[in-house]
Amino acid sequence: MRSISEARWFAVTLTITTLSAITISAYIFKRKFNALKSKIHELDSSLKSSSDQCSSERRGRIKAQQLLRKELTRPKSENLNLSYYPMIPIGTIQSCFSTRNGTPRQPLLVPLARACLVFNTSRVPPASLEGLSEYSHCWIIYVFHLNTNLEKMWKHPSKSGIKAKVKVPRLNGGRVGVFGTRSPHRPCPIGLTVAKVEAVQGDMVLLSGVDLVDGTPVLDVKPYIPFCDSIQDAAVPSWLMGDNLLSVASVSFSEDFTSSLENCWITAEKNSLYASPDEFQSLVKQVLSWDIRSLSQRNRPHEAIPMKEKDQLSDDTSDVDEHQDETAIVHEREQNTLNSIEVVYHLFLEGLNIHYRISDDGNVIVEKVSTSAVYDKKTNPCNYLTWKDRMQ
Ligand SMILES: *[C@@H]1O[C@H](CO)[C@@H](O)[C@H](O)[C@H]1NC(C)=O
Ligand SMILES: CC(=O)N[C@H]1CO[C@H](CO)[C@@H](O)[C@@H]1O
Repeated sequence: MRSISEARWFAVTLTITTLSAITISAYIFKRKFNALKSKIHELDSSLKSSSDQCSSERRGRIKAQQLLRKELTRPKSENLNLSYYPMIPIGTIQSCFSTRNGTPRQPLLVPLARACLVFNTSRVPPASLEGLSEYSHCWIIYVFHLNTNLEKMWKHPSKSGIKAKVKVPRLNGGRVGVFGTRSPHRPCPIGLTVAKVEAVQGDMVLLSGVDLVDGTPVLDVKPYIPFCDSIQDAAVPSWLMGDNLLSVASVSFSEDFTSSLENCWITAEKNSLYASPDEFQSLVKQVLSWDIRSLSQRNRPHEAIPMKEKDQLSDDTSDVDEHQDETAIVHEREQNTLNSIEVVYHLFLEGLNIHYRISDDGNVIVEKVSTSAVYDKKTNPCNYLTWKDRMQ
């Protein structure tokens, strides 16, 4: 009996042990399974998120490609969205030429024609001028600021009345397309000239040989580089060959001239770019050795327009000079004792009013100088004393 009960007990124990083992393994298995499951879940969501990222990247890529395609197929003008380029001058010219009339038609014709280019230091730091003095000449890009249609040009470009053709003095009134000339009356009233660099000091550059009127706003200055800026066998139209058409036969001074200049010099000296009355007189001679009269003045010298009317003339005249224009007519009619009419012309240099006559055969007689209230000027930022030790 006993052995039976022992055997049963053994069997029970065995069963319990087996069950426990099963339970334990089941437990271990479940834990492993859970860990695996969470790992799978983790991998799963990581996979999902990276595939989400991929597709959003893809969407982004497609969008960018679409934008690029759109940009490339769009018309250029719309692309840039710039229909005008507002440029502010970097400086202003203080020149010996007080009015357009008398301002040479081309650069370097009047070697003594001096000007001081005063830079606007709030836009251009003086260090920008470093190196410029190592060149003998520079290009100057400027605005034809005295064109009376300027405002109209900006505000109503279609009504500004720019003419396709202009009369050129050397063709005696013949017309040439505006881009075949250097007329100031052009769709964009920008001028280009070259000048001799005499000296650079601080925010100022002393120039000579200029054909710029006092107050000219300057947009840019670039060095003149002979090996690429000078073209040996460049062609020009025949009407531009030989300048003698516009030079005069002689320039002489009356006795009154010297004494009247001495008188004026007392006040003129402090603002002058010239060392002495003699040097100023040399300037007058150089300027008047070219016929600075306008086309109609030369052709009809006796139909003089009184001086007081000059401001009423407008730029709209079609008789536009190559480099200046009819508004510059400054002369008057004088009845002399022989009862013949002679014309006295006026040239304004550094605010001084120079009276001269010109005979039919091209001899200029400079009569006198007077101060002019019209051009009585502010104090100039530079005068001869500024440059004295820099000029020989
Ligand atoms: C200098 O430039 C500033 C703008 O940068 C302008 O306000 C100022 O009027 C200019 N000065 C002269 C003398 O042109
Ligand atoms: C985005 C932008 O600069 N738009 C300008 C494009 O140019 C016109 C004038 O031509 C302006 O009015 C817009 O503001």
